[in-house]
Amino acid sequence: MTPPAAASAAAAPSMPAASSASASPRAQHDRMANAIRALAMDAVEQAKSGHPGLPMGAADIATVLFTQVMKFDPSDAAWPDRDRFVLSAGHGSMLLYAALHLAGYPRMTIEEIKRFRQFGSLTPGHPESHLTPGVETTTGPLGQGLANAVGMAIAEAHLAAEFGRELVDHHTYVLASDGDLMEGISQEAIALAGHLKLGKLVVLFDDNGISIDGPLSLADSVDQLKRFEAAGWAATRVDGHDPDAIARALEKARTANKPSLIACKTTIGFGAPTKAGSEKSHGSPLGADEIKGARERLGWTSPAFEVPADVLASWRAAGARGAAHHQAWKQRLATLPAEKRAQFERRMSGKLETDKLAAAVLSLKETFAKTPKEIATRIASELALEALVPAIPELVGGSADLTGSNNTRPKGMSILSSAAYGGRFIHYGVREHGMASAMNGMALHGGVIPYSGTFLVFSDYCRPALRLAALMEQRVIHVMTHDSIGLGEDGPTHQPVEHLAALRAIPCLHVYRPCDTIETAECWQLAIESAHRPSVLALTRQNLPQLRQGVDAANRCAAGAYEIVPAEGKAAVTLFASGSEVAIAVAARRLLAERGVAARVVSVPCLDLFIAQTAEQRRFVIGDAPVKVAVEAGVRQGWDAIIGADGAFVGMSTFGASAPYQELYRHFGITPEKVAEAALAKLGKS
Ligand SMILES: Cc1ncc(C[n+]2csc(CCOP(=O)(O)OP(=O)(O)O)c2C)c(N)n1
Repeated sequence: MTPPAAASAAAAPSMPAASSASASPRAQHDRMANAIRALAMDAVEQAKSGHPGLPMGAADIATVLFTQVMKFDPSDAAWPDRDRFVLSAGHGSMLLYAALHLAGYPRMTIEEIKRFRQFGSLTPGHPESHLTPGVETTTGPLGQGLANAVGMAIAEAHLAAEFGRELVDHHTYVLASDGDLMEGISQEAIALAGHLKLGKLVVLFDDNGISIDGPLSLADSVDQLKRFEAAGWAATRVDGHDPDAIARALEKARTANKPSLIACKTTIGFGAPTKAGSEKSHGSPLGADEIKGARERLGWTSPAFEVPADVLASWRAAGARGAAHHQAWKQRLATLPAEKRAQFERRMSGKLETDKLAAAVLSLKETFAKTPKEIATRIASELALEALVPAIPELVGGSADLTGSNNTRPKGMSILSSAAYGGRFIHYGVREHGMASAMNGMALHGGVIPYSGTFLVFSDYCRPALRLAALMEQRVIHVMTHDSIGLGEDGPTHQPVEHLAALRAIPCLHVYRPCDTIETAECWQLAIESAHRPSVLALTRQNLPQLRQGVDAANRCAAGAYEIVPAEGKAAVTLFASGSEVAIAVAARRLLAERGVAARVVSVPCLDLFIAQTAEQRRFVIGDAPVKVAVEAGVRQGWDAIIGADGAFVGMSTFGASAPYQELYRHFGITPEKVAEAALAKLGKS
């Protein structure tokens, strides 16, 4: 066996010899890895943009992983018990596309590789899980993939505890770059993984010492092995161009009882004669001369986009290894008791037991109708969860160290820990970003519906993960309490003002802001039923009256907005409000009535859903009252879609303040009197 090529960041590495059909295992490996390198540099060249450096540098790692270690079946990219591979450094997307093509994923044809970065291809600039079979998560924003992988490993451990190792027994592998490890989210992710002792999580660190600005030493001097070890990981370093060393380290990592880091010393742009080991190979086409030189150094004689038959055959044979595992798994599944099997299949498909959900929500609404409650919507949410958690076994909850404030752990919900992965409530610690990103990984893994808790103001701390959940169309549910100045004394640092608008700006994300117990139950139902989008439930700290009376069989919140109190007679004014301000609007309606002005009140629990209604439905709800006033203890942005530029808005235009909440509402003018005044002013009656 050829000794491992010495990797050096400074110099172009020594190259393995070109091989023949009777090649040694090492030479065979080199040719297989060079196939990735060639496809990557050629695809980037053709696209005139992209990142050849990482795929060329990490080709040996990917080759060992895909051809010797990982369990997958290209004919069924969604096989539940496949190993997951997460390319956290999404800019190196050609590494993944090349591996998927070579391993035989049927849709990842050479034509798709040639269409790298072109509109409508399966090979976008950064991997997108909802587009490309075999891509487990959408990566590009550095650090996210690593944290997603932690969530995947949590889901694996949880489902294994629930359904048994004969059905759920796979690893999660991550390829992470310097950039991934510099991002703050990586600390949250590795700390959580270490704490939960996620032994089936393995991170391969592409330790090439180079980032965009140049050598890593410009900006970073962290000892990553020590950092991971301090977080409870096993950590080791190998030569990332030595396939045997990589394979040995992976073998050890696979059986560890804690997560493992394998720092693989690599040379970015491995093979490129002048650009290897330099940031010049990171993110732009190498150029014709450099590619020619790389071909010579790598001993790669095939033209662009051609893979020698023997190399492709070796890859395809490796890609076919998983089929037998898959078959054996199917047989194990088939021999399970029918009910367990059906549950597992249902859970993995993401289908709900809708009758159970509907029954739980209806019984909640009946209870609330019978004994109306003046409680905060965060408490109403806890009551909802008391019914929903037992009815929907796929719900896995949590909080970022605000369990008692977010009310996300209903009575009797057991804790998921390293000693009990079957628990259903995760203490994420003060790690909003890591939590939200891990939840994305859990949802992507399938079999669970993650929900969490934090304060609405800290949505800023996890916004990148919320955005990716929306982009990936994943069902994750964020309970975000303390949703306005109504939280009172904690003051402006904790009082969201722009957050509702900022969250509503994220496409595909639904922001719910229920006004009472019944709306809270309905919004929970809508969030759980939204199989392909994330939801935020913005809930109050302060008590609210129950405005909805009686039991509506239908979910009135589903339209996003509806008339909650009609006008007496022909309405001159419509008052629109969400959450805690609906009660203020209802009180304002009474004041207007005293002045002889008929007003109706429209509750808007989900502006996003309302805007998505047909124009006719919207016109019907908005109505034709000449004066429109919107009330929300946040900024105006977004509300003009209902009230128009001429409508009156009662809300916030500055930060809040620290004081009892009733005083704040008075100070900032969000009161029935001010709402009535705004309407009267528009009517010329002030
Ligand atoms: C959150 C985030 N910030 C910035 C970037 C832009 N970016 C892409 S790659 C990269 C760093 C490249 O260094 P490294 O991660 O070591 O990758 P390599 O150069 O080894 O390919 C940066 C800053 C990004 N993708 N995500």
